[in-house]
Amino acid sequence: MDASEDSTASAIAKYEALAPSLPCFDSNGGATRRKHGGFWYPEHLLAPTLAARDTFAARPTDVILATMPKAGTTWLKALAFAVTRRRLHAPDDPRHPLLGASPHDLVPFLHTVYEEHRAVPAGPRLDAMPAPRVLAVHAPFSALPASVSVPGSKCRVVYLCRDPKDAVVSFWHYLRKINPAGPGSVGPISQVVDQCCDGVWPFGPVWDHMAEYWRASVERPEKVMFLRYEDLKQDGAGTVGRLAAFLGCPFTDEEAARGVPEAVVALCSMDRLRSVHANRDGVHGVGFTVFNNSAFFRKGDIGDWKEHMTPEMARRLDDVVEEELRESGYLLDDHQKLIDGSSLHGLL
Ligand code: PAP
Repeated sequence: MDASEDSTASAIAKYEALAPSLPCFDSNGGATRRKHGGFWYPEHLLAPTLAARDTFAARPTDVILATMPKAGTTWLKALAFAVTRRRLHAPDDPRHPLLGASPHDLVPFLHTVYEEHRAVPAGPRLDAMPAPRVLAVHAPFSALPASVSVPGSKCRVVYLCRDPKDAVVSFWHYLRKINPAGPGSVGPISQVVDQCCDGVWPFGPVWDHMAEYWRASVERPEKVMFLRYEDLKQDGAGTVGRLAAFLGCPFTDEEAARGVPEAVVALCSMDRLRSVHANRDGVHGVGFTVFNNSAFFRKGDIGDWKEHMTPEMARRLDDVVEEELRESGYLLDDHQKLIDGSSLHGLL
């Protein structure tokens, strides 16, 4: 074991030892959560996330994709992979890696790389990734590796957020699919709504997670990009164009004329990815549970919450989130503020 592997192992061991002493929330049907630094971590991801924070050495070319669970992580991973690798793999190539492997395998979570450290040492695994390395996190901005979040860092961070009501519905369905004890062992959706409103959402509170990344995107717009799932749904090619420009690999006029942004969107569409063997029948996960990759692909609709929540649940969640976000100056339905971040400066 070399020195960096040793420091990774001791950081993981340190936070594993700390976890039992932290505030605990036992969710019904999901992993136990532990509170650290104001955020609630699934217990099995606390040590890997914080060990990565302490020891991950970013490269200037790294791209970090950040999301709350169920905000569109799988989609963003596919899009960022397709955009950054398009010179090597044209999006209309029938042998494109996204047609042979899960986006979660092509763009690993940093916490998963650390979680698997004992079996596959994180350092050499990360060193072997070609530039630009694209990695994902659920960590809040304040728990990103210092090498990523310090003001001088050259890495780029892309944050994708989603209406929490749709994320809640998505999470509830996901729990019902992955729980080894079966869907019946997961409580009613009202319990997940309560958890979100109470701030004990995995990697939540959602409002603090969004607000931290929003603030960072306003302060350093050239390094932190704030995207919405809803924007991707409404204008896929336009949003992918902005993503490519942000990542330093804008589509050329010639690519735009050939429809490359649209080809990226088509490659990463729900229907296309869902039909890929690895996404339909492949398995995913370590630790908490192992489950089928198909659990990451459901409907992908905006407003699906209307099918599952009562108007009272929806109003309560909206009110809590809006009230908390108001303080940070970021309102979910105020699109202009997202586009014109500078107008928020006075509020932050
Ligand atoms: P994760 O954070 O646990 O990795 P994540 O990928 O964010 O999961 O959540 C899955 C959601 O993204 C699902 O939403 P739904 O339950 O409301 O349907 C899933 O359907 C949606 N999703 C996955 N792939 C795509 C895609 N290619 N396009 C649009 N939405 C997608």
